[in-house]
Amino acid sequence: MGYDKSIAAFKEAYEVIPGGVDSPVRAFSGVEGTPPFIDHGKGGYLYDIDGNRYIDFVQSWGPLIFGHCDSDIEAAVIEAAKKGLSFGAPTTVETELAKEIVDLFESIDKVRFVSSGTEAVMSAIRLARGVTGRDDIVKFTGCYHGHSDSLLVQAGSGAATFGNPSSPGVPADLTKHTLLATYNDIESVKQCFADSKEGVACVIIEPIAGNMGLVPAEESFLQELRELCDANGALLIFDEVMSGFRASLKGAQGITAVKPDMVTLGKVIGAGMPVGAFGASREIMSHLSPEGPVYQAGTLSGNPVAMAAGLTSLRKLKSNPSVYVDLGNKAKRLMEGFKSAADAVGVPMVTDVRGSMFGFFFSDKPVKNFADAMENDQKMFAKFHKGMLDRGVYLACSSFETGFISTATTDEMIDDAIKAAYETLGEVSK
Ligand code: HOZ
Repeated sequence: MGYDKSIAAFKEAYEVIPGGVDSPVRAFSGVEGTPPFIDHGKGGYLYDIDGNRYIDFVQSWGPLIFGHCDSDIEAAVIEAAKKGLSFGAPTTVETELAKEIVDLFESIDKVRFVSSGTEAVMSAIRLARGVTGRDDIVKFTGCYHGHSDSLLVQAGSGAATFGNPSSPGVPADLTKHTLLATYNDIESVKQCFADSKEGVACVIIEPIAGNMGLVPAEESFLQELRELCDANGALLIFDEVMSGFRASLKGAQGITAVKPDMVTLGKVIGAGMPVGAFGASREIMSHLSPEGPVYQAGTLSGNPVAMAAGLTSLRKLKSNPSVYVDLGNKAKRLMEGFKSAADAVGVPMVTDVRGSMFGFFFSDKPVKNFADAMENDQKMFAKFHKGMLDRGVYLACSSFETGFISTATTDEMIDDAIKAAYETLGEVSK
């Protein structure tokens, strides 16, 4: 495969955009080679400016559950755009999407839309602090909740990829209120509660972590977390920006019996347009301005074009929930194929699947937390990623991310990707 045009485009971008990218992970720093610059997508495929075609297992990092250029979503977006791109005033489509979300999640009576997952989580944390009158929050190392100040502490995703899980520019006065616990380790959470001088406002968790690779929380751990929050008057926030509508129609909440107090959403509810949301009980949400004193706002919040895309995507999913069986089967078959390819050449690999989300680590032991994830063979991952790309398979460019199947991912694409994994691992394990 030739990448000449992408290499030139990356160089040109580098002159005017920091690192040549608008979001760090995209720079391919954790793997070999330079990022292909994308020309267009169609169904389960991506096409770059050199004319290369890739099976897309990133799907814009999750939002495109129906693949690229789904005709229904495209039509809804065009229809909405013809009426105007933004009004900064209420529209009925916001209420329609809100109703669909409220109808799905037991823990949500009211929901507010914002423009990104980062904004959703940042706002949810403020609300939790406002409701409880406490400043401290508990987060888990390796979980990534966007890049707002309070949460950019020992974070996963790009922060882990670049080896800077915390960031300069974030005041220590603020991060002293972020207490760190270990994923799947309830004793570490108890310690945070014990250490908190001012009281814990909330515990925030990705119930299916997708930003340290795919690392699901154990059911017993989530249950104990719920009990601990109740016993201490802290709110439990499930960050389902990634797992929402991906792990199941109800995200992690369709899998676990544990109910959070607040939920953050994003990605799929925008179907590729910029949308985030946070929701909770009527009582909690009543603290939010203009009903209550906790302030939060946005000119483009509830943008009508983005709402139309999300509403169409969500209604398609709700009217055909069996898609999750097919998505899950494809994800499982892909991971079994990768694992067999690794076994065939004696390369250690562990895999996991939750609905349409999949993950693999070059590791010989189960990965239950960030420390385990950090032990995976990242050099092997980098070589594997490059070999797969050269064979037309587009995987997330860091071992601290998750892969996604879309309804446009065909059985033939899964077969092709498995074949590529056999060839690549045969080559890189020598
Ligand atoms: N933080 C995103 C993945 N977990 C990456 C976003 C992007 O680079 O587009």
